[in-house]
Amino acid sequence: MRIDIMTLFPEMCEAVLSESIIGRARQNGFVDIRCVNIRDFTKDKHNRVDDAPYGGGTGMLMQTQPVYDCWEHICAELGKKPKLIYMSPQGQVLTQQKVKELSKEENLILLCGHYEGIDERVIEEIVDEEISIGDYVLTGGELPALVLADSISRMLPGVLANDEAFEQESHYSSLLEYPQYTRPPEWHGKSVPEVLLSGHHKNIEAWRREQSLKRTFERRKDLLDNAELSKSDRKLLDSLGKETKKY
Ligand code: 4GX
Repeated sequence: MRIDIMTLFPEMCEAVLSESIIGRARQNGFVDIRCVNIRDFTKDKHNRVDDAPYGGGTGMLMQTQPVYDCWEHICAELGKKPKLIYMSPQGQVLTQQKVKELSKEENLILLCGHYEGIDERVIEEIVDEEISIGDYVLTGGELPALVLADSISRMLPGVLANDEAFEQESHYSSLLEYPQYTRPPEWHGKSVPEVLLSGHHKNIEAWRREQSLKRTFERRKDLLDNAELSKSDRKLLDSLGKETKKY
């Protein structure tokens, strides 16, 4: 898969995408992510890419010309017009379901807005979908684009080791993770739960499932609506509280 990120801060994106798992995945050719500088396409003699909004008001807007020309350049290079996603608080809030769906595309373009956003006309002309990473306000679309690129990349074959890939199933099944421990067995007077040292795999599995269910029940009841629950899961949830019949 190839992802082109249209941004005014390509170095910021490049820095994040060069490290850790995504950095390794890019080097090994499992994902191709390019950071394209919108400012390279300005025709303004002072390299400006923003201007004041018509009608007045605070802040500046990104202008149509550099954004559009940048997009045309990417599409010409690819010989096609991939789905273009604009990172914006006005978009649908990102979910793992959406991540999974987008990871099936051969190409994607992510557009990062800055200032007060982008002239609506170019959005109408090139944007296929607007996505928000959550109901809070950031200073630009770069962090959202990086969040999206990261979450998509880890779904691609080869990006994660096989056992890590298995774990990604966990958010589909909509339960929170169980707590985990490593050496030493005792720290600050706290012991690792006995069952994890027992070597009894059936019991360990049951304990972890129970912890996942408890945590989800206590912290994110909303997730239980979409969870796949067995008879014994429901029995455990029943014993946890009043909301019994709901799940
Ligand atoms: N999830 N931001 C985009 C510029 C902007 C301003 C107004 C459209 C309209 C965000 C988020 C987010 C801040 C990125 C404002 N764009 N993006 N930027 N939350 O807060 O995606």
